Amino acid sequence: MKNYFKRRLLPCVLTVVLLTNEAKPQEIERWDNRVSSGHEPAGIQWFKDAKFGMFVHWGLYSQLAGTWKNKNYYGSGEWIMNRARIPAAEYAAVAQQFNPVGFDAEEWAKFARQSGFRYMVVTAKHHEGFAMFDSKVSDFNVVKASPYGKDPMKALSEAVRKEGLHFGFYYSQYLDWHEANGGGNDWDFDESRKDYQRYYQGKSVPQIKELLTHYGPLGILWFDMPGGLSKEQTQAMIDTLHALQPDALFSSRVGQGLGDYRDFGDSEVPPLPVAGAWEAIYTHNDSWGYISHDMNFKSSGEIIRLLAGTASKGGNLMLNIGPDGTGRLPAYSQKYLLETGSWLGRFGESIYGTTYGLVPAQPWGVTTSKPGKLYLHIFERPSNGRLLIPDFDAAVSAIYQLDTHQPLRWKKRGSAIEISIGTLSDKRNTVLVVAYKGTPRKFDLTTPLTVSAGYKENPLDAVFARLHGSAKIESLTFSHYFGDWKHATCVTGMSRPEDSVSFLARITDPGDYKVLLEYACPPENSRQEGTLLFDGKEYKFETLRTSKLEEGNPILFIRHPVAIVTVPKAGLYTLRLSAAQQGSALFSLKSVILEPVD
Ligand code: H79
Repeated sequence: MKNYFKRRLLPCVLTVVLLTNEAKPQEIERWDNRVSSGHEPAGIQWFKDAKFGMFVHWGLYSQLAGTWKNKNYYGSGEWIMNRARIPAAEYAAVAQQFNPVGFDAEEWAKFARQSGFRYMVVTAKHHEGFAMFDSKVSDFNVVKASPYGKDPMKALSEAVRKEGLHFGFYYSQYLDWHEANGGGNDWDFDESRKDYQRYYQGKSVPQIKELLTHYGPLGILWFDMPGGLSKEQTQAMIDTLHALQPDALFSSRVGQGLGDYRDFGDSEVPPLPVAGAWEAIYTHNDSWGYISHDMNFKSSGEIIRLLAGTASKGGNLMLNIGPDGTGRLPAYSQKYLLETGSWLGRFGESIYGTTYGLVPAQPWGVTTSKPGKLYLHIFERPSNGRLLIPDFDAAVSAIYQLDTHQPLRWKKRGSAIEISIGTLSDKRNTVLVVAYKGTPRKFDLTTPLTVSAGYKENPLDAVFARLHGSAKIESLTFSHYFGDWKHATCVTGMSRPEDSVSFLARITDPGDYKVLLEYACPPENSRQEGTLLFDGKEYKFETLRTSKLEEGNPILFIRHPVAIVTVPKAGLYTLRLSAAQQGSALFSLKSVILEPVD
């Protein structure tokens, strides 16, 4: 726990080595934490099929709305007590203003169903320590300490299940800034005198037992930020709690590698497919808890593409909404989620019940699949109306647009399939269905990347790079505000000419292409010479500086145009990058982008 804090706070950039050698198809298996261990719970199927969950952060921080003593805070609003170092007694008084008279459980539940969510997880207690439910364990709860005086979780759990969704609770099991023995509050309480076992036995576990006893069958118990327990102690806690509801799924943030399914980091989708049950969690704007001055909401198009992108890797998306202190959902959350729900009404077959796509991400979009069906999620319509599926060798019986059932003309082009497409019904994401017989080749990292003049940009993403020498792939974690984590998969470690990276591309149209390198490069690494090798010609460039990673600044990924290259004829091409001389790391390369010159 302590280490986790230090790692995150001090360097503020956490790097995790993902793949160290040339990526092979088998590498995908390495991403899988569950299937290989073979203990996926029997009741997991509903979760794997659900694909879209609604996360709700609601507590006293929602009432503060990101402002304390006339100062506005940005980023994770539910951390305001910690950030403003608010004394526990002073913070507890906020409960006296918490009166969510606008809360309507039926309205939330109906909204969730209409938005296409298949489950809901709501904060029963976040790090602030306030129970949003009726608790006999601690009086610091919504019924006893607020003028509202009712249990909103009772009404919500019933309403959500009535709408046919699974219902679950988030419970922060270790951090509790209200309690002398809870984790995290070092501004009121002496860390060295804390007795975490007392906290677990006296509040955390008894309150979770209340949640598992009084709110009907829970689909999920969502733990967060583990600490203070060994693996054996964590397992013992799980056993005690599971005994009350064996079918409830426990999230992996129960800690110590345990739990029934896997959650990635906040706002993180793995760059490649992952087998087994997992969930990516994002929030609708830049904060989990309501902040009145945070208006950076994702549009329905962004949500739909995030959802399809997550499903294309085989996981669920649980998207958070932060209701305000009166119990109302932000207007833009209502608007954009209902729009997402209506898209799911037309295209939901390509999301619910699917598994990861058989074809890697393409310049036109991503794929999901079901037995005998490959779904093409078209984010970018090729301007020439020709859409290519590379390396698809099953016997195709028909290709049609999912919402209209309009059949499309297609032909085989070697190992690829080329579809002729006219106008598409939804420019955010129109889904095409490829119906086939036989067993197509599985997702394969060796498939050449498609580059076509039909797209404004053709990204060659780091995760598909072939690595040479000391070049490696890392996931860089950074944030803009406070706790609004972002993740980028990059090639790093290129400090000598022999540490190179190459991409194999199938370029379908001859002509000129502009090459842009998208990278982060802190000042000490800038002004180094690099070499781009394409079709037997060498091009030189010098790296430009971006922000300093150590300061926790945003990593400014710049798009640096370095050359124009000419493609004489359609075919396979290799693009290679390396440092021209030995030096410090050239940059953290996110992608190489090929833009057809118009
Ligand atoms: O509930 C949301 C977050 O409040 C919670 N998880 C999501 C779902 C969460 N709690 N802690 N963390 C996420 C990670 C904490 C990272 C920390 Fe920091 C690094 C804590 C202190 C340093 C981030 C950066 C928070 C404060 C600064």
